[in-house]
Amino acid sequence: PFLLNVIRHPRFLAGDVDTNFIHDSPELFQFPPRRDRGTKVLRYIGHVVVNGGPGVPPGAKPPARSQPPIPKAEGPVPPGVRQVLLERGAEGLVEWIRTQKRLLVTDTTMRDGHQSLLATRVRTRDMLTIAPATARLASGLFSLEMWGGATFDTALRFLKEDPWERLDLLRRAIPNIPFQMLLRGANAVGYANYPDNLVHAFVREAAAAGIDIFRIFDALNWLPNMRPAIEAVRSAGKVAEVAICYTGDITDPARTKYNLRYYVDLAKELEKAGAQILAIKDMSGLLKPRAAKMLISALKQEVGVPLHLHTHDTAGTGLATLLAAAEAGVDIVDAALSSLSGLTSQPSLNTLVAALQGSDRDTGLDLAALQQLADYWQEVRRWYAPWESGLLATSAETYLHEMPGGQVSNLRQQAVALGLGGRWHEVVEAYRTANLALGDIVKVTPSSKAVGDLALFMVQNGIRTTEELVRRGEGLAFPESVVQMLAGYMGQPPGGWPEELQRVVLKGREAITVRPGELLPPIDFEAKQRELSAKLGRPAAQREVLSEVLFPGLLEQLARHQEEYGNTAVVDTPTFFYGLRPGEETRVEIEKGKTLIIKLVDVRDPKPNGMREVLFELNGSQREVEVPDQR
Ligand code: 3PY
Ligand code: ZN
Repeated sequence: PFLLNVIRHPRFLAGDVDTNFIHDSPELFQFPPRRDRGTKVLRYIGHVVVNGGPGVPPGAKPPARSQPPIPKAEGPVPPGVRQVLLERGAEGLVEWIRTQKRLLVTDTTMRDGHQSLLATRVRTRDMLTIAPATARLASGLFSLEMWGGATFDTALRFLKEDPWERLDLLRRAIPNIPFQMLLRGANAVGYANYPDNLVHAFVREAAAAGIDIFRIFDALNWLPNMRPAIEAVRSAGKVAEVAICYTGDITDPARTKYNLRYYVDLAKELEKAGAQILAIKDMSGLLKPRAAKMLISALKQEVGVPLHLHTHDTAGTGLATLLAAAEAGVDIVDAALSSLSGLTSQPSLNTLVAALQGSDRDTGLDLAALQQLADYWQEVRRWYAPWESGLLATSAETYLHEMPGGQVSNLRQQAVALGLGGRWHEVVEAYRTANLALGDIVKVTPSSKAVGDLALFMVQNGIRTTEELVRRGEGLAFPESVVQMLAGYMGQPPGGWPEELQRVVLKGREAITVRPGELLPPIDFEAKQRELSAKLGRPAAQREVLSEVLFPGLLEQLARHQEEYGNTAVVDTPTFFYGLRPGEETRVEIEKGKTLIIKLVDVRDPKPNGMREVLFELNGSQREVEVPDQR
């Protein structure tokens, strides 16, 4: 269509074309609407009916096609904390936080909540449906964590949608609550260290697209890895919330590596490095209530910036920890709407609000309004049943293995895939031993992945102790993630890497001790832009280039998916994942006011060429599509 536009353009026909022609003629990029959108939707549903939905485990049972209750959202959006930020800037917001007596609350439902409970599978559509109500019923929230972490990767890879578009759409629907993202420092939203210019470009784009608060962490608590991100956020005029990742147990005098002094010293360094808010990121739910009291009290004494506590309920102490922290003077805490809270997720926001009502840390949030939001998510959660972890209860085993919330079910699945499903407790033991063999490190994406890989490797090779690991490791090839980590490409842990293990793993390869970002050549964005534009057959936007650099190939896959099936974000979630059963019907609004009523009639047996006919009724007329049977 682009070339057609060019050769039909009056300037082109008049021969009046110079090098600015394309640049000065935005109309060249306006393409006629494709008339076959209905067919594309049918082809998508047909494909899911025949071959299964994206990333859906085979045999997953389709949930009931329920209608989640959508709370009324009428009238103007009330002003919220975002207005404070827009009017007074990042520093003004920080000042404002200091004047608040109430406990401020971040709702993590749209990021860590579903990342921890549902393998990050919640689709933009289901967030967007509740967004207008969220803006009105929860306007008193400090922020919404709704981006970053694994959401970026998962959106592209499994949900066939553009994470940037999620940000745009939610931003428009929720103008009053600050948006918060989780940024993995030099790893951005990926799993490896990236060049500094990528971190800067990513932050700039995310800031422009509507992220207000960036929670920056490093998987080894290594400040050098966080500096470029802190600088990028500060220079974009957004809020740099920098995290200390909490591991170990400060209430246990025997655990000396990560003691109270360690955290206080790190906090002071982060403050000096430009942190405007200090996050305590307890990704594994190890911060016991008494430890929270000790840590928050000490940090209140020793640092000047507001404190924001993030925990997980994996061990079951989540709410007690938040209440202890509130009493000790924490400024902001994370919680998730009740129906997506608990277990490996955050503690319940609703219960937190109720528990503090009438106290001097009363959140001021409306419990009945929050219940309506939770009711919506409760129904939506059923659609994502195949990604439930199966974990039925909290477990004090968390203190033994120290795995981050999201990793527990993930590693379990990895173990099952390797035929170690029945040996889970050995894997847990090995995880603990692997961590100690590595010198006792912070375990969070991506260091947690390396520890998990090493644990599985140990179980597979029958290795039970550090001594055995070093002795037998000489003759074994270690997992790539472990090699990379011990070669220094994730950064440096406090105290450095254990030298003996490092030698055995690296087998002669040199380890680096400098910041990996210093060694990585900068991304040539112009060249990447040209390459991607050529692949897409249209000019690629900067955000698309960023997606491509972070996750090579996924953006192209998305473009191909959209070419084949149109924008499948408009398809409701049960149909998107599970298709339809014969006789079942759904409505797909392909644009405002234009709705297709689609009913599955029948699926024919495969033909000799491997194609299957899928019969539909589309707005009452018979239609059929041919789908290759890929099973
Ligand atoms: C992530 O990096 O995605 C996390 O949630 C770490 O806790
Ligand atoms: Zn978390």
